[in-house]
Amino acid sequence: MAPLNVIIFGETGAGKSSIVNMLVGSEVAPISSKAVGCTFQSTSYLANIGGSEFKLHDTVGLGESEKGTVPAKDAVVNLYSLIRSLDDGVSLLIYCVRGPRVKHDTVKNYTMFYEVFCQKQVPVVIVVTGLENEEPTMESWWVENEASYTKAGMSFWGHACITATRGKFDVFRAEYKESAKSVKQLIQRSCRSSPWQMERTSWFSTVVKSTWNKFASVFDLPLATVSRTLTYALTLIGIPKNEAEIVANVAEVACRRGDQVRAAEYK
Ligand SMILES: Nc1nc2c(ncn2[C@@H]2O[C@H](COP(=O)(O)OP(=O)(O)OP(=O)(O)O)[C@@H](O)[C@H]2O)c(=O)[nH]1
Ligand SMILES: [Mg+2]
Repeated sequence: MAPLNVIIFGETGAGKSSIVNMLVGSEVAPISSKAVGCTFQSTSYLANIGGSEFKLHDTVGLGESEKGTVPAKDAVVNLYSLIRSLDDGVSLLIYCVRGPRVKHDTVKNYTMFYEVFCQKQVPVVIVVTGLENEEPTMESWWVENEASYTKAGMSFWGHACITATRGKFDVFRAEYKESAKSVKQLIQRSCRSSPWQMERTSWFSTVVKSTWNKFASVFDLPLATVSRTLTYALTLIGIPKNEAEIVANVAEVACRRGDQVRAAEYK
């Protein structure tokens, strides 16, 4: 059986690559200590968890931290290309956030990955890092903070409260070991065994049509630009330009019509 694809997303510095290393069991993913550039690239790593093979996709999220920004346009193209390129489908989304402080500026990442691109068809779980000093247990963080995520419109199929670092001189060794165990269990519990696959022919127009208001607001781009960007994304992955343009135009026209209908309803 092909390895199940797991996509890890979240803002810069949240601990995505550290989680990959924790799951693989060695330092395969470079850990960043400084700002990322303007590229949106994902790298994949194989991990064996409980005897099953998983392919972990370490992504760079929409840049929303003070450290660096990834242009929305690049983020759209790259995420689209990633999901589209996964011939075996997607089984799980892991949303990685850095605790202990709650930040909701990453709600855009959640919306883009879970709602817009995966059409809520792939389970999404949250892994909160940075909890090595949490008292009485790392898990108690979730009890106190779950409600604030629900309030911000983010819900999850499961969670893990962890530290993704061993700390200086291995001080968090025990917490790290416990963390690895809980993330592995979370993955095993939550993964779709029959992966979700992007419906290649209709996905583009379905997504743009059904969610274009959200789409435009997530990307801070006008519809025409979103449509042009996705046309470009389609050509990048080998769809002939004229075909890509037709798909994009059809979707855009449908969106505009849908918008007029909605506007009329509100009158
Ligand atoms: N204290 C603490 N530090 C952590 C934890 N997880 C990661 N770090 C540190 O935070 C920094 C960023 O971690 P990364 O794993 O590179 O974060 P990332 O999400 O991959 O960042 P980008 O690749 O830039 O998107 C590194 O210096 C890590 O050692 C954690 O649980 N606790
Ligand atoms: Mg990283």
